[in-house]
Amino acid sequence: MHMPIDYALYLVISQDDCRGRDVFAVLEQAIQGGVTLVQLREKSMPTRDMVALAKRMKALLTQYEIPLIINDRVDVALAVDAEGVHVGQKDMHPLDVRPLIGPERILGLSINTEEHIQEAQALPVDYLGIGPVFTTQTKKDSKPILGVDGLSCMCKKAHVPVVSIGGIKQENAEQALPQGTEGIAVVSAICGADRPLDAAKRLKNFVLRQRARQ
Ligand code: TZP
Ligand code: MG
Repeated sequence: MHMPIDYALYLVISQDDCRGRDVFAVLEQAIQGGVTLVQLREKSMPTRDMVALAKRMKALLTQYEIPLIINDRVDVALAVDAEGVHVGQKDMHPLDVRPLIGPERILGLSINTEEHIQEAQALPVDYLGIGPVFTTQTKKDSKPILGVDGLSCMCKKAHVPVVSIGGIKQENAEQALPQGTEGIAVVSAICGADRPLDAAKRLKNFVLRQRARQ
């Protein structure tokens, strides 16, 4: 069985999103600030470098019992024994990923439409990432913005835990946590923050306060 998963504050990280700072310097701060789950999302790094990075990340996160999820790259996830994989609608299909990663590893899927969410009901996934909720500069090919209403509507139909993603910042984090969401996933709100530790801490507090109200 994999380590327990808490979707409260899901950091999606890449070297390029850290504003020239070392990815581990940012990650260390994010951990101190309370992130509960980390996804490594490297779109253009040579495979060997990505495996080395992921291996080091896994060693660090294991010390804090924070699961590591690898974006898209099933091979990298297996090579470093990551806790899971996250795929988008154009990546390897969840039905093809599941036999490769086995029954225990976490499998996440990005969802952007009502149709996706219907399809997901029959898929062997552990959580859904729904977004983009707000405008984002981070994902250039980002799909139409769902808004808070779109997000709320979709999470009512989810059969597994939901995290919201896309343009989530201090100012709108509360809105990104409607009934039915387990947490928020962010890139720039932490990786691009002047003080990633403080940013993570504040975002985490939003989620914890929201949970206390529900
Ligand atoms: N998937 C949907 S939006 C997005 C991803 C990976 C980017 C989120 O980045 P940010 O900086 O938190 O808006
Ligand atoms: Mg992808």
